Amino acid sequence: MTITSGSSDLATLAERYAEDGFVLVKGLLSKEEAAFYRQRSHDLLALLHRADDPTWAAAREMTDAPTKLQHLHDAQFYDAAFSRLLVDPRFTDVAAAVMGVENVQLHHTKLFVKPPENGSPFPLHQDYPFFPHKYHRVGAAIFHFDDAPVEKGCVRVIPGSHKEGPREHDPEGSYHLPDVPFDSAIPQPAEAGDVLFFTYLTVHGSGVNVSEEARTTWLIQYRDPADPPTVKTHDFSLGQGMMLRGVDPTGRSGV
Ligand SMILES: O=C(O)CCC(=O)C(=O)O
Repeated sequence: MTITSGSSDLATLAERYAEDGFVLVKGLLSKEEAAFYRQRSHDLLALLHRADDPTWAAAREMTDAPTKLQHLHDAQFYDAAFSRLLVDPRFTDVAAAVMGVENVQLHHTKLFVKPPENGSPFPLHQDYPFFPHKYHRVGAAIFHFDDAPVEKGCVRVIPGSHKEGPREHDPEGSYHLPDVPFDSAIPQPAEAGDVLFFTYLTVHGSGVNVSEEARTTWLIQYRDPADPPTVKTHDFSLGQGMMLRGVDPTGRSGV
């Protein structure tokens, strides 16, 4: 479901998210802001000389040619511009509305640059097995800092897949879903400034960037602070538990 930000209210966004498991909010950032963050993202990766490649092993099986991915966890710890985005009400109000809560807490963030011509794909998966929570009030927002048409390897989702709940995953594997055909996921082409919100139960992935331009995104994973993790995992992210909106009524009991 695609929604143009100015013309929609939060209740409509929440309804669509509940039905489809995702919602693409158009123009949450202006084109100028997106261009600013695109530049900051590329500058940060160059400054920090990050050479490790997080391409999944299963992604290597999706294409014959070798692919590459650049990434940075916790960009807000390296550049204050990203900290500002974390608490921007244009983002946090939607995150709260789609989860149906008042309070929004940071889980982690990931900056991704899919380089031109061979930017790595992501196999279909749920985010759930990486950091399971009791009530499943956990979601992601992917900020697009440049256009992400299909040929740039935009994100794909299976609408309504969240309703089936957690799926069987191979705990020894990379948590992808080899039995779900990649083509069953619907591409969500986006423009610079658009933000894709989805639940951590929504089956999603993305294709190879075969275009001549990089695809630049920032993924913020957030949760309801009253939803405790069921497994102590993925707690290495810097700043996990920071409040992005409202208060933590639990006194951090779930951390
Ligand atoms: O950015 C993408 O193409 C997908 C990222 C993703 O699915 C993830 O990090 O879980």
